[in-house]
Amino acid sequence: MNSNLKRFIRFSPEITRAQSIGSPVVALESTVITHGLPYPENIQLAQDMENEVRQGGAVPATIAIVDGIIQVGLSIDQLEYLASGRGMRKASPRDFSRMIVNEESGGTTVAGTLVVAYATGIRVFATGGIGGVHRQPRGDVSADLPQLATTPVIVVCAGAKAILDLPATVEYLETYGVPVLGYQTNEFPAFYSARSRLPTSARADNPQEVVEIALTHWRLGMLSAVLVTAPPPMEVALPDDEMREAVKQALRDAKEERIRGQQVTPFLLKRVSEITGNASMIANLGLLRNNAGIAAQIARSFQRDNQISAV
Ligand code: PSU
Ligand code: MN
Repeated sequence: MNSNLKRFIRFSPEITRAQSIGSPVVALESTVITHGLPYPENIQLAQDMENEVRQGGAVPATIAIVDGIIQVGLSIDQLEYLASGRGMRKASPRDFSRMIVNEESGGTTVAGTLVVAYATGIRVFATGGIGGVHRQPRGDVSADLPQLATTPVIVVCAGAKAILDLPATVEYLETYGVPVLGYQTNEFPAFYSARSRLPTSARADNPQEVVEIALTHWRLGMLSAVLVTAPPPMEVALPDDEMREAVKQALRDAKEERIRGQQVTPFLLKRVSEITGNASMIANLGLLRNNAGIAAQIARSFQRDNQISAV
């Protein structure tokens, strides 16, 4: 890791040990804790995701910024602070410097987590849904997309959030050369539901296939992430039409209330959850856990292959 960055990062004892003995590690984001879910569902979810990773045979590294220090692996006290504390920031790459200088705390987005994961040698990352091109306000594009285009990490997600312009998001990924692997599916999942009618760029049916494609992508000199899109588990997925109506209503409300900037995504997720009577939140929790489990298997497979030849 470059020594400039080292000054700003602190590892939990568990991650230090995991990395020194070469255990597989899975990065987890934390905006879902600070901005994606209410308390106490958020802390419960954070622990559930960590448990899924452990049960899958890997070590979870939840990443966040605590009092101006980038933390890789969080103690239970730090998790509790992020989940229940006030004034938590949403940390995308542009926010890191001011948060470090001002000693602020907050959850790292997919974009922010990607930066830290790659810099610290973690090559597998699980999240719920990536950010993307918004339907409104026009021109609102998540920092997740350019970061995915430039950071060689395997990102396991359930597609992009259905509140987004999914066709435009998939086009962006194509333009910037990000492989989108449908995990046991040919269709790009729509976060709350399995179907978007949009194609993925390839399909992978098991962890080994994901790792083989990712390693080949990087051996060819490509620098982007490899996105693995797993449909939400059937038991928690929402019916298409219910979800579509809820998203439409939430978008109308956001327009009326002139929601802008970093507030757009948290506002829409919260409104959809209110409109669906929590069904969307249950879907969100189910798919986050599912993705953590898949990422753990991929990390184990990656660790095995990567010992033979590093990229
Ligand atoms: N997925 C969720 N809840 C969330 C997010 C994703 O289920 O809160 C977060 C992720 O951290 C993602 C961010 O990176 O929302 C995107 O925000 P924006 O659109 O402002 O870039
Ligand atoms: Mn935005």
